[in-house]
Formats: sequence, structure tokens, C-alpha cells
Amino acid sequence: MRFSRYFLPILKETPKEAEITSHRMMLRAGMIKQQSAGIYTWLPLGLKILRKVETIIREEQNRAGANEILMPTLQSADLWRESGRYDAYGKEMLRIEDRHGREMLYGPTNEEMVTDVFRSYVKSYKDLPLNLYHIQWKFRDEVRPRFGVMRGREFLMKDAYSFDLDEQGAVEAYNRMFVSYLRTFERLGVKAIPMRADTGPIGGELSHEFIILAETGENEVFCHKDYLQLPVPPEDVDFDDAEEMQNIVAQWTEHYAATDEVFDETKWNEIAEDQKIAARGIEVGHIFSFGTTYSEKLAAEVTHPDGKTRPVHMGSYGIGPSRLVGALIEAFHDDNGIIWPKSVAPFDLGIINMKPGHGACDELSEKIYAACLKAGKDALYDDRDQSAGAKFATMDLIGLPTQVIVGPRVAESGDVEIKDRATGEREVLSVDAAINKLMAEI
Ligand code: P5A
Repeated sequence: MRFSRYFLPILKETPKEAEITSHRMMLRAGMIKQQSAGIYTWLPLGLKILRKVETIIREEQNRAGANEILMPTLQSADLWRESGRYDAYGKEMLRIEDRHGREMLYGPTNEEMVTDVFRSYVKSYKDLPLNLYHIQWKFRDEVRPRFGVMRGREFLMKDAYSFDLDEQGAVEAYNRMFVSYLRTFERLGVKAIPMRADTGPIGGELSHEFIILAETGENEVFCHKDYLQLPVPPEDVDFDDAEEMQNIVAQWTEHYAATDEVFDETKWNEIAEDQKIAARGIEVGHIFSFGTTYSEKLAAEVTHPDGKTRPVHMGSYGIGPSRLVGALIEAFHDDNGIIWPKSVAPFDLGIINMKPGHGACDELSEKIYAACLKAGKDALYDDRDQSAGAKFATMDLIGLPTQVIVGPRVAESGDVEIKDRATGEREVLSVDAAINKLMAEI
């Protein structure tokens, strides 16, 4: 992509309304634009990152055996009356009336609707286990939307729902999602610690929040230090091996880890002082197991091998891709801007032509850009007629992992400079050596 043709509205001023780094940087880097409180347009750069986050989540959900569907954002109130949550949900639910006077709502979550999908088709134990998920916008009329996309009113959620014959099956489904989450966050480059948590309006007993430690996090959390170095299961981990899944979950729940809502002083005091972490964290995922809470009310039942019909055991599993974009910036930035992990970087590399119109600078920049196009590398080529200083600042702000700097002095001798955004290390190479290196390494 040529920068001159790209819609990337960089802000010079730091927006006053933004209280935390990620919100400030997302606005300044032209990733999002606020439309109303807690409601955002995703601009091209932001959207690219959001899509990459979604892709990793999707790949790991599929790997764990979940099926992707897409349910609508608008739901009928009647469905929620069946579960009893229509009145219980309160003011966080955005209620809408259509032209026929039918009561609708903008979904804050999909337990009812997915149970309706399930009960329409599945009648026998032979079709279980089943896990259905989608990645869809949600609306919650939060009292205090803040920190940009971190606590939005409209936000993206990956929500998966498991259906099993009995409690044992439901635990196994829970374990698969638990392991899938460990892998997902690892691939996103962050350490998210599973912690015992309150179940709130979703309900049920068994629940874990996945928390990234960060000073700006909204949750107060308490956990054992060992969680920082536990191994994450590799990509060939066998999701069909229930025992292996159970062992991984056992290892990841062995020590104390909980949010302040379910703080247990006795267990906390059992941890040695130098092993304690009391910190703030960002909740990026939350998983629940709630048995037959919804299936009983919505009559989602299957026949068992003994011929009897019983309600299915369910769980639901959420990740916030839009919140994650903010959380990743909280984890990866310096004073100059964002430093994207490679797995979600919006472009593979940036090319800075320091002096457009200068023969050698143009020639070498174009040569590298053409090589990227040919090799399928996604490059952002800054070909604009702007000062080199402004271009450096912009490239640092938007956080592409690798920059190629083409300046008049080195270009005269056929060389370019490669800069690593994270370390700041620079290396001067001939243009051909640079192309070889970039094509091999990024
Ligand atoms: C689990 C899936 C649920 O709603 N039902 C379906 C269950 N869980 S949850 O914890 O309430 O939300 C799941 C994840 O969504 C993200 N999230 C948000 N992101 C941005 N702004 C918000 N206001 C917001 N609320 C929830 C979080 O990542 C959360 O873990």
C-alpha cells in the first residue's frame, strides 16, 4: 500500500479525552474514530489489526473443534422472556421496537439465541458434543464507557457455546476451550492468566477470567507468581484427548489466582510473600459452565442412550477482540508509539522514502516495494512529500515491526537501512541484501 493512497488520518495533537495510553495511541495513529460514547468507527489501520486478532481467535477455535456460525445482532425479546433474562438484564440492554410494535433488543450476549438454534436441530445424544461460536458485535449500555475500545458500548465478541450430554461432557468441553484460550493469547503475544471469577448475569458455578496484567486494567487481581512461566500447550496438542486437556487445566489452576470479586483471604495467605502478585489486570476472556440453566428454561433437550429425554449441559466462552486491540497496545508500546507483535502487525514492514523526487531514493524504495508485492509481503510504502522527521515519527507511532529507511546519503551507494522497531537496532545493507533478508525473515 502506498501511503499517499492510504486513509491513515494521523493526529498531531494528543486527544484530551483519552485517559490511557492505548486509547491515546489508537486515536493518534488513526485506528479508530469515536462516533458516540463507547461507539467507534474502525479506520483502515485499526480494522486490519482487529481482523488479525479475529483470525488467530478463529483458527484456535476451529482447532479445538468449534463450528463457526453467524447469528444476528438483533434479537427478539420473546426469546429472552423464555430464559427470564429480559427483565433481569436491566438497563445495560438496549431495547428496540420495530414498526409492528414487536419488542427487539441489540444482543449483549447470545446464550438464548444459540440455544434456540440448537433446539431446532439437535435431538439426540449422537449429535453431541457440539460447540457453536460466532464473532459478532454486541451492545451493552455500560454506565461508564471508557478507555476507548477497552470498555465500549458496542464491542466485538467471540462467543462460543458448548452443548453436552452430561456434566462430565460439559467439563471436557470447558477444558478444551480453556486450552484453546491459552493458545490464542500466546499467539497474540501476551500472557493471560486464568483466574477464578464471578459469573454475574451469565450464571453458573465454574468460571475463569483470562487476565492480562497491566497497570491500567480495571480489575484488581491476586495470583501466584508461577503463572508467569507456565508452559503453553503446543499447536499439535490433542483436543480429543480428554485426559491431556484435564492435565493442562489442572496445571493452570493448581495455584491461587482470582479477581477481587471472589477474593479468598485464607487461600491468599497460604502463598509465600515473595510468590504473591497483587496487581491490576485487563479481562480479555471469560469462560463459564452453567449446566442446564438455559436448556431447562428453553427446553433444549436430547434423547440419551437409555431412551429418556433430558436438558443438555451448556457452557459459554467469550473473548473480546476489540478490547484485545487496546490491551495489546497497553502491553506493547514505548514513548514513541505502538510496537505490534508480528502476529497482529497491520503491515509486515514499512518503507520510508526520506526524499521523494530524489533519483536514488525513489529507485531503491520502488525496488523494495515491488519485491514485497511480488513476494506477497504486506508493505506500507511512505512515498509522501513530507519531512523525514514526520515520517519517522509516524512509522514509530503505528508500530510496524520492521522499517526500511531509504535516505539520500546511503541510497547514493545503493544501500538502505533496516530498523527494528522493538529494539531500535539499525543495519545498513545493499538493497539486494536487504530484499533477501526481508523476504526470508518477515
Ligand atoms: C461468554 C460468551 C459473556 O458474555 N456470554 C457469551 C459470556 N461473557 S463476558 O465476560 O460478559 O464477555 C466476554 C468478553 O467480552 C469482552 N467484553 C467487552 N469488550 C469491550 N467492551 C465491553 N464493554 C466489554 N464487555 C465484555 C471481554 O473481553 C469479556 O471477557
